[in-house]
Order: sequence, then structure tokens, then C-alpha cells
Amino acid sequence: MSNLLCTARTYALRATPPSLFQQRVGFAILSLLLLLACIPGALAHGFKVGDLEIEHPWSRATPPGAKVAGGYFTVVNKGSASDRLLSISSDISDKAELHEMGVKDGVMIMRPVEGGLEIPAGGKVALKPGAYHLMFTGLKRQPKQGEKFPATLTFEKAGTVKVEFAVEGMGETDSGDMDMDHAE
Ligand SMILES: [Cu+2]
Repeated sequence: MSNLLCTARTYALRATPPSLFQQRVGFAILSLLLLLACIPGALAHGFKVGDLEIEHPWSRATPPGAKVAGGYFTVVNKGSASDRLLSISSDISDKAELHEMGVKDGVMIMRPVEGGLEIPAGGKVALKPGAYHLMFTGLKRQPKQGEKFPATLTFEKAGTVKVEFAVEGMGETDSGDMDMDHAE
């Protein structure tokens, strides 16, 4: 009887820790799988320079004959000093300008950002349709959906970084897209 109890107790002592352990291992594996499921997208299309991370630069396919295309991405500043996005260049267009949206006489307009775009320390700035954005002007060719085209961003402190803009569909929008013409 005491032998039996002892065996049962031993069994219980043995059985409990492994099952807890197994649960933990299972949870760890699950977490890892979830993590891996999320990471590839971020790793596949993000760029770093100094303390700055440039996330998912993207543009939009343009109709034949279009002279401008938008450019969008998010800059995250992990440093303790602010930086400034000064200029952008790409082979796809003669120029690339930083634009901001504003209201003039009750009408939404866009205007060039003067003196570069500040990226606050520990903060981030999103360039997106309807807000700050890049404008590739004087397109040399039409960006095509599915391709990536290279561009170079220059920051005041972090320096220059080569990135690639992923071209998404013509109808691709983001919240707040104004679909504005860029008459110049
Ligand atoms: Cu613009």
C-alpha cells in the first residue's frame, strides 16, 4: 500500500513538471512561429541608417503619360537627437520633392516642405497619401505595379541611405487620400 502510494506520488511529482515544461515549450514555439510570421515582411522591406529606420517605402503605378508619382514611407528615429530628411533622388524622375498638405482659402493644397522634414528624437514621421509625402516630378517612365525602384534619401545627421520603393496598384489608397492633381 505504502509502496503504491509512493509510486503514485513519484509519478505525480514526475508527471507534473514535464507537462508544465511541455506547455512552456509549446507556448515558446507558438510565440516563435507568430514572431516569424510577422517578421519577414518587416525585414524584407525596411532600411536602416544610423538611428533611423525607414519602413516600407512605396509608390503607386501611374497612368500612361503621368508626370508625377507619390512616394510614401515611415521614418522611425530611435536616437536621442532629432534629424532632418533633406532630399531624395531617384533615377525614375528628374526631381523628388517633399510636400505637405495645407488649406488655403478653404481649398486643400500641397506645398513643398521648406528646410527639410524634421524627424523628432524617439519619434516617427509617416509620409502617406493626404499628409506629408514625396512627389517624384518629371517622371522618366511610369512605375509599374509589382516592381521596385531604387532611390536615395539624404538625412542631415544620419547621412544617405539607398532604399527601394515598392510599386503598388494604381488604385492603392491609404486613409485620407485626396487624389489631388499636381498642377505646377
Ligand atoms: Cu504632392
